Amino acid sequence: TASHLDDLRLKLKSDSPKTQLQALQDIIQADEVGLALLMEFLLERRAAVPSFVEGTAYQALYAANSPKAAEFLQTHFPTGIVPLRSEGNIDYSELQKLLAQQELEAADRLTLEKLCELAGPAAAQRKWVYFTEVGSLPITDLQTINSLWLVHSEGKFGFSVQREIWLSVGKDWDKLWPKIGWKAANNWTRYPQGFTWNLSAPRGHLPLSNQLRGVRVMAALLAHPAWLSAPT
Ligand code: UYC
Repeated sequence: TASHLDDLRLKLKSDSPKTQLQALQDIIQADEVGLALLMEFLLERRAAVPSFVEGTAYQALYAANSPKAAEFLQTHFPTGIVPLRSEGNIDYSELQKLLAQQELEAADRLTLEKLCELAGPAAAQRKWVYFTEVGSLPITDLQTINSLWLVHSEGKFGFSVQREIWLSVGKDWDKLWPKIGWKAANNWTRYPQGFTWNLSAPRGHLPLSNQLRGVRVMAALLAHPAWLSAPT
């Protein structure tokens, strides 16, 4: 009904992400009218720095089996809602797509590949980043990758989330691992089947950093200046 729609519209404009997400869940249950409301919401918010509320709305439209929604996204948000800025001339559109589809295992793999690409030809060939290469990764690109994860995970995943948890445990790795589900009962979580590839995972679970060669790459990543000015 019209008043129900007005109510949802008001809740979408709330200052509380929790209220907004609840309204989104209700709208997503709805039909074409719900989709129209999501489109209206995204257009209104397009100037702002995207948050996971817009990300969730975008994903609902992306997943809706609706030609109208598909055309809307193609017209207004052809590369998603996070600006795919890169200083390294790297294309993040495939990563955007995988995250929008919540294909988190593939997105995680691609994230590692993109970090290698960003670190240069030597890293791309070796297929892992050496810790001394991390400091010179451009802030812009790390923030793009991080925003994509944040916005498409209801704010649960991303390097800045991992950093925040890492700081909250006094940079104690042994305390970090169980908190983000990388270790349980002192056993490493097995790659890939032991990890949780959806939003039911603990905060900071993704993206993964393989610890096979030690903690220095992740330490350098979480200490990167990119997170000093990143949204969380
Ligand atoms: N793996 O256990 N990991 C791989 C993780 C470890 C191992 C890839 C994360 C512990 C081997 C990713 C954890 C360990 C391979 C991750 C984890 C181990 C591999 C694919 C919890 C043994 C095969 C990308 C900390 C005790 C590849 C890549 C190889 C792969 C992630 C073993 C993303 C977060 C210490 C044998 N593991 N990894 O980097 O190099 O290859 O042989 O962390």
